[in-house]
Amino acid sequence: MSRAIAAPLVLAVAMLAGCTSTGGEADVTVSLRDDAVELAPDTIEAGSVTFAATNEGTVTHEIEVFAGDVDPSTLPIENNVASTEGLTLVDEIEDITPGSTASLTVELAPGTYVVMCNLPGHFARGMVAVLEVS
Ligand SMILES: [Cu+2]
Repeated sequence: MSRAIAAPLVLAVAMLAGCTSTGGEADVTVSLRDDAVELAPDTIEAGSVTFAATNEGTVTHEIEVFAGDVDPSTLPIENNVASTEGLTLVDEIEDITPGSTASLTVELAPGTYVVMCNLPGHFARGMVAVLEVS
């Protein structure tokens, strides 16, 4: 295989692995508020899913996408953050400043996913939502 063919392939794989660019088509719009995470929609078909997360709060937030059929209200809080034992991190975007939007594209298999901001104190204030993938 020539380099001319290989280079675009590498680029495509890097983009699939996740990006933090703005713009593009969002499959799930994520509203990050200081006391909530809202997903629209909160059910979606399996495959490549692009999240566009907008920080509508007053402080910096993050978005973490975990796989795992866990009721978030049962997650213990230790040292001010949620214990994510039993959950598998799919991908995340850190340091989303107020007013900014970051996007993330991941491959999701059918199942239940937990989307949260786990900066100290934020989960306990309600920054978590559940995404069902069918
Ligand atoms: Cu937060």
